[in-house]
Amino acid sequence: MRDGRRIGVIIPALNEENAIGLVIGDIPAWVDEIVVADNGSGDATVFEASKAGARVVSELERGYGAACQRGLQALEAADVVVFVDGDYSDDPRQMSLLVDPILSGTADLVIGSRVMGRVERGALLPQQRFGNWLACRLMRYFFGASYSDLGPFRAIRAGALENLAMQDRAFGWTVEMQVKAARTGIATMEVPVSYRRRIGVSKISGTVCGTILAGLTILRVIFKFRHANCRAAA
Ligand SMILES: Nc1nc2c(ncn2[C@@H]2O[C@H](COP(=O)(O)OP(=O)(O)O)[C@@H](O)[C@H]2O)c(=O)[nH]1
Ligand SMILES: [Mg+2]
Repeated sequence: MRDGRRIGVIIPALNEENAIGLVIGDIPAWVDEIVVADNGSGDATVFEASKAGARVVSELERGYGAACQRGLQALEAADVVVFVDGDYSDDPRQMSLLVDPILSGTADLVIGSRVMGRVERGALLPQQRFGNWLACRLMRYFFGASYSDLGPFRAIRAGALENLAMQDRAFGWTVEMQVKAARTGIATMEVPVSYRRRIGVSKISGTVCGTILAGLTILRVIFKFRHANCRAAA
């Protein structure tokens, strides 16, 4: 509990056996529930996550969004939901920076911006920086939203998240949340967070295929909602 509210954390994870225990270990004691959404890891991720004290649920359909959705279904009762990756790039000890603006009523969605924070050398690859920059420019142009990053470390009021009716099953998850937040006008802010080089092997930005697929998915989501905007205006 923090400030009388229940805080739930969701960690989507795929083959993060060396990192997942560290992530869970650094989550503040005031968090009520930690759910690791395993996406069919072939290593000891499930064992390590359980050992570190998280509840583990499995999602057989591959995809970041699919895992996040599964994690959400598994949360028992949270007033605020926090998402954090399982590779130890984000620093879970900074979680209060994301949660507190929601508890004080300042924001409904708080994005941890790596671009505004301290990034360890090599932690954000050039293609990631470019992809983030482009996506944020497009979101500003189409939806008037001022974001600097699509950072995965973020917190949202549970009721607001429900209203967003999230759909994306893959890497469009983060951008979909931001686009929908901008379109529905929920109070959104960014706070600087630090970002380290991940432990283990990247499945997305570190591979050519992963980068192209994630980039296309992100653009598809932005243009899908832009199209919806045009239809509404017609
Ligand atoms: N559930 C799920 N998680 C994934 C998948 N691919 C990657 N992840 C997790 O999503 C997070 C981000 O992936 P990562 O490989 O670090 O991507 P990068 O940060 O862009 O290099 C990590 O916690 C991964 O374990 C997937 O298909 N399903
Ligand atoms: Mg990562």
